[in-house]
Amino acid sequence: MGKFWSVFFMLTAVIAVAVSWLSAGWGWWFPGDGYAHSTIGKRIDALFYMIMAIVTLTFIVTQAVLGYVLWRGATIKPEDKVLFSHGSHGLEVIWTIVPSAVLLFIALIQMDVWAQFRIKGSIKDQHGNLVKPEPIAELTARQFEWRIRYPANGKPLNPKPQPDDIYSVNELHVPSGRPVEVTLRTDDVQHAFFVPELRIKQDAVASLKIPVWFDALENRDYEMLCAELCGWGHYKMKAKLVAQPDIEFEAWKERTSVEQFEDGFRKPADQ
Ligand SMILES: [Cu+2]
Repeated sequence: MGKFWSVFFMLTAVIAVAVSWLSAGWGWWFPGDGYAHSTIGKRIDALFYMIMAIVTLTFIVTQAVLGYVLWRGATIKPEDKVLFSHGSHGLEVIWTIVPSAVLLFIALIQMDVWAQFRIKGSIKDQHGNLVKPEPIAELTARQFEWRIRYPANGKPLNPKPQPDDIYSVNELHVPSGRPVEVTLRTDDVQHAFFVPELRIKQDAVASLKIPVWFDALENRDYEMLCAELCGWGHYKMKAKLVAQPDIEFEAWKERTSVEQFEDGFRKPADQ
């Protein structure tokens, strides 16, 4: 019976590794089609895969040792001597130093990604050049929608609302292919701006204006969600991020501005 259990536990580990390995190929690990659509997202994914490799290796080694111990226990003969390792100074030193070294390595290697995510002076574009993201909109979360304020075409984003500002609800338009910045705020409770395919997530905290930057590398629509359970209508904060070429972004702003300031009296010839 002991042999059965040692093989059983070994098989469980082998199946776990095999399924994890295969499911990565099926695109189950990450939201969307399995890969990030932003520069920072690609770095985050690479970190994830690196940490996953370390964890997998650790898992395989510890499971193999466990399997060996189980097998030895199942096949031990009454005359065999038992080996006690409790209180072994050497083992204690090894399993303290090895995990510490691994954690220190991860802490150091992730610093650059963290800096790009949090420190404005460290933002790089997809070609690795340091860049300054362009502030394009103010994104205000409220129960239960996203309100977005853009400056008029050709004007910079003013921290205070301007008469010619352009507004949209639940649809954040951004130019694609270069880092842009949105100012995140909330009108009421805590919300969280989350675009899974870009790997961007940031809490919106009352009284704070938090800059968030990212680049959307493809021209397409992305899911934009609230990742904070913010009240009964939390589910309604499922919105859309539209990444489009500069020229289409500007054209969309122009169209929205015309619609927004339509007073109902203009004749078609005036437009
Ligand atoms: Cu919310």
